[in-house]
Amino acid sequence: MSKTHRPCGVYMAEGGIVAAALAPHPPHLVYAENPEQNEPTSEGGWEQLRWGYERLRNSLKDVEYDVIVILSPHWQTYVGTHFLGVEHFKSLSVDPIFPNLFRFHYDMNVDVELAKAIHDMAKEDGMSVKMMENPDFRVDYGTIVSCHMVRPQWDKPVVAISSNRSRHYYSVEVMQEMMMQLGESTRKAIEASGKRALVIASNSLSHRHFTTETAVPEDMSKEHITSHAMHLWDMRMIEMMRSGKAREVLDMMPEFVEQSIAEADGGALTWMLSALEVPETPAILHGYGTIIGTGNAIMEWKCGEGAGESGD
Ligand code: 2X7
Ligand code: FE2
Repeated sequence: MSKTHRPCGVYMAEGGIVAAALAPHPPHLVYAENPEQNEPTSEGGWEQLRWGYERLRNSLKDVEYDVIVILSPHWQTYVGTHFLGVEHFKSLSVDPIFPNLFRFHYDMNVDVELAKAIHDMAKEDGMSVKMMENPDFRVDYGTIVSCHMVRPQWDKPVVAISSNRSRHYYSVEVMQEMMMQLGESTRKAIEASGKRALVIASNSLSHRHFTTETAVPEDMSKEHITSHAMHLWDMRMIEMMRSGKAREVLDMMPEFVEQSIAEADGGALTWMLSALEVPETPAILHGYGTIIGTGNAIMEWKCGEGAGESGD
């Protein structure tokens, strides 16, 4: 690791953030994988991204972690940030837009102890927060898809955090201020817990998408980015992350969200970069690809030993 790189997070033997990932959640990826939990079956598709997830999983193979902590833009809350607060969820998740692709039977354990610790820390830090304790709550597909693609064994408990829609009530600037605080509270609580966490931002980059679907959804001859401008935005953001310029990513966020309708508007990316203390560590790009025209990058930040190693 170069001496000029400040590694992400503070890795402590007792616990802390051991790695982080940008892990997008289009349900097409699960559909294309044909896991037994999903009812529809496919002929594949979106291989560039699925091979990217494979590289991420390989890269995480030797990283030991106790828990996955994830923020998904598809669990939208309008009064504060919420945390799943029930030990176990088992149900059927159907994508509201793509029920033809995603009918997934999930069975997920939650680390309620850590969820409550992050909740309490954020509250102490002045944030509006709530534990979600309804046992019949349906877990959002963003959380499910990212968790499945990162860890298909489903053998790690999850801390799932909602996306407070502060960008819609206020502005990207207010969203960022709140997510910077939530990231800090998340990091402090993880470190105090003594647990080792993999932190995941579940979102696409540019998010302009086609409004019609082809007869065969996995027909890759029809898949491409919606416009050249979207491509340029995605490449610009990826290059900044690959060169350890997380601060610039945050500075660029209002323009990026505005112009590319980026799914980072939900706060996941800002929250994760803040949890990593705005890393100067270059992120590893495992894959990039489009899904119904949206831009998706799979990226990893290694913490502690191995931080700054290139996977390219
Ligand atoms: O949630 C999504 C997404 N973010 C991007 C593309 C396609 C579907 O779902
Ligand atoms: Fe999405």
